[in-house]
Amino acid sequence: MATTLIKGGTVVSATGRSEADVLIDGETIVAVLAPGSQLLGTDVAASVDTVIDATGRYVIPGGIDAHTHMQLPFGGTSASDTFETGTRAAAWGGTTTIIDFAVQTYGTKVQDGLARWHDLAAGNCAIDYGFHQIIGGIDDESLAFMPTLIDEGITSFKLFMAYPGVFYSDDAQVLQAMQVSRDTGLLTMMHAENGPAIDVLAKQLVEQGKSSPYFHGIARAWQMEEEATHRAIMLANVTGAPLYVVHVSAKQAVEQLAAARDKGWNVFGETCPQYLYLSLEEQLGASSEEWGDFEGAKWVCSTPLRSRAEGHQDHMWQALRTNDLQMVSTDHCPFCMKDQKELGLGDFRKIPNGIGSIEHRMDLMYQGVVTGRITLERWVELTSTTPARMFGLYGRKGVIQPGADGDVVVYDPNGHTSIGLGQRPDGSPTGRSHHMNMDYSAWEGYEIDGHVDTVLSRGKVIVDGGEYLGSKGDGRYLKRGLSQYLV
Ligand code: DUC
Ligand code: ZN
Ligand code: ZN
Ligand code: ZN
Repeated sequence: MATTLIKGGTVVSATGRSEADVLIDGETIVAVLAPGSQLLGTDVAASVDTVIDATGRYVIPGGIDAHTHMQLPFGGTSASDTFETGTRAAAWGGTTTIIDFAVQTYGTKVQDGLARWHDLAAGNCAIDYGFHQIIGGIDDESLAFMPTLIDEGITSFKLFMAYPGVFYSDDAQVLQAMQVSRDTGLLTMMHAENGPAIDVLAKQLVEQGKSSPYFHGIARAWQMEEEATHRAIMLANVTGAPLYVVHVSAKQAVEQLAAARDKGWNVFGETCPQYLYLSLEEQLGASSEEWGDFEGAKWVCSTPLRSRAEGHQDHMWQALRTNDLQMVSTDHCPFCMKDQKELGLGDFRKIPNGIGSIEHRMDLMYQGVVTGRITLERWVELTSTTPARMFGLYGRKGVIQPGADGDVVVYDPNGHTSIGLGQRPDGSPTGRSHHMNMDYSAWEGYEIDGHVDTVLSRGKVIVDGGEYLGSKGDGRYLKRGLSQYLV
């Protein structure tokens, strides 16, 4: 088995940082050593196959993006990244594990949706992957099947209080699924927005001629998120189920989570880079020669972008510091403008919902370190260690320690990353790069004071110095254990 020493860097964990060398044997980290150590009388650097010089750089556990949607069927089309293109883009950005959502839609069987997701992913991923299960049709059959998910290594399921007719569960269905969650330890993940009310508001807006992308965010007002978050928390509490609220964007929803956590309830939440950086005002102001005000479709996602004037973005950063929110995932759900987002020209309800960010999460969150929003250790905790603990991967993933998989990122704090597409619409180069299968970037023009230099996945160097060295099929399916956040 090949041996690798990552030498001279600063190893950063969720709890601290130290100068150390990381020794990997084959796929596994075998030692974290004092700089320049000898091991059993031998100079380690002289006896390994490969030495990676990490001088002046941070050495961190590979990123874990616990919320992605490769090929998600939505609004008559499917998310544009396949498992191949999406995991490759993840690797470029320092993410070495994803947890994607296997999908059961209304009227189909859970096990068929899961089997389909295994087919889509197997042999195609550049990095390791696990699944959550979307339950889009709660009935006696799916309720009976849910406990068996644990044997498949799927220890969390997602319900939707939004999207009637597609993924939606009503309160009676949510309650019954949460009873299974309580009984089994499966973690309930919730898309908390009041879908039926949103659909009425959205219809009324379109009928009034308010059909441009901006009105997506008006229909999906923060009250819709706060109310559903509160309802989800209460249903979880009455059943005794653990609850994890996905893609939190409204400060009032965070206040609901914080209040429940203050009572000691098993309630958790994630936010996403788009809710930390982007705003409804910028979406309203967006316009281009090519798309006019339909340009705003680039940022249509659910939950929607929130008003900066109302202070939601600052509140999300604050909640990450106070641990009212525990993690940052992307909700990576990319669609191209051409043929996909443009399905909603003239009616925002038909714009496929989603933003692609899988490649940029580590960089965008590192920018929070640069600007003094979070510490270096919190960066690692939010993007890798907590996702591993929350979703039953810790030990193998989320930490640099003997026995862990050799998933390691060498991050250069003095490097620079220009985010965006490689070329302008007229074909002229911008000097930017982007590997997601999208014809635009929601992050066009973002400049990051940091750079992913080298990425190892189970000991194999898959990105190095601007070169991609991985291949599809390198990534393996991860059977996950129960969440380590449950008491
Ligand atoms: N939100 C999105 O933006 N896309 C996919 C599904 C979701 O809940
Ligand atoms: Zn969702
Ligand atoms: Zn999602
Ligand atoms: Zn660099």
